[in-house]
Amino acid sequence: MARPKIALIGAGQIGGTLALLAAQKELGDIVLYDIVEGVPQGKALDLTEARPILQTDVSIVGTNDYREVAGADVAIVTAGLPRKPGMSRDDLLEKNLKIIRNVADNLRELCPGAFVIVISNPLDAMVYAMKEITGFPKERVVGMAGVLDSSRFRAFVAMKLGVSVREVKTLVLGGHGDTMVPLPRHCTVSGVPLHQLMSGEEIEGIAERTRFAGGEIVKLLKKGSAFYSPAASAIEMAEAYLRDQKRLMPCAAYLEGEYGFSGYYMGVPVIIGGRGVERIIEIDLNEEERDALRGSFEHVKKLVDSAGI
Ligand code: TXD
Repeated sequence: MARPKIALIGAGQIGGTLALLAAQKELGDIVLYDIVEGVPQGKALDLTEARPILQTDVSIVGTNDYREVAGADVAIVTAGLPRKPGMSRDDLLEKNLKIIRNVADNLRELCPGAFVIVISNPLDAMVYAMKEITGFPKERVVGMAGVLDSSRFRAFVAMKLGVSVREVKTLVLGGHGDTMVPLPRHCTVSGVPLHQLMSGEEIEGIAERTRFAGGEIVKLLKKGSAFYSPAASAIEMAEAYLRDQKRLMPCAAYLEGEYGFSGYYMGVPVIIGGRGVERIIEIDLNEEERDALRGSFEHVKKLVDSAGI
């Protein structure tokens, strides 16, 4: 049976890391596409030469010709500009929307059956645009944000408690920005509720660091933004689809009444399996959590409405 075909639209910091991780997991044959001459080709050749050590026979091709992504089963989109220090993700809206329009037009024509994972920022607006412009069903267009934000929260908890990251589970919902909604009440360490292991003040400190973790890395790097953790997060989502794993993950999904919201994308718990976003899971939220989620939704709605997509 032929291997799945994975198109990586954007071969920059995250795109190159996506290719490495997908090759290591042998998720499928990889096509790296970018508009910059030579970059996708160089990264693909470099990775191809690593295959004997990575012990993988997947093919890895770099191209500036969209036709080479035709028929992809999965498309992971990082095309766009990253933030610079002092910028918000929303500041990227105008420039990245133009880029996403171009990507969506090509994916509609060349990869009509693909499961599309959008990473480009501002994420909640870019994934909305992807669905609207491709016309793909909502199950096959999803945004990567909550898996990353949750991983950051989990990492900070594990560091604070000195426990394995494997033991920490949680969910971060809402938009991918300062209004994101960490849910400490739903965080457990080997099933033990977090509030039994940490003070309220310590928990709030971790929630706050999670909200601004992206900016913390942008400030340190000075040029570019996080790319290892975003790539690892998107690959977890792609693997759940390609291997029909029925994973419950926080992802930007199209809402049609869930949590009382409709007509926009926002981070909610979903099941990802072989049919894409198979279900949205509605969990119990207390009043404070509900208010925070509504605040996040209002921010996403305002951003998307301002873009005139
Ligand atoms: O959690 C999340 N969703 C975020 C997303 C986490 C981190 C980064 N986030 C965003 O992903 C970031 O704000 C950017 O909007 C994207 C990609 O970040 P990356 O760090 O990979 O940016 P790079 O290294 O600049 O790579 C972007 C590539 C670059 O090589 C450009 O030449 C290419 O995109 N590009 C295009 N490719 C295809 N088609 C078009 N039109 C195009 N325009 C630029």
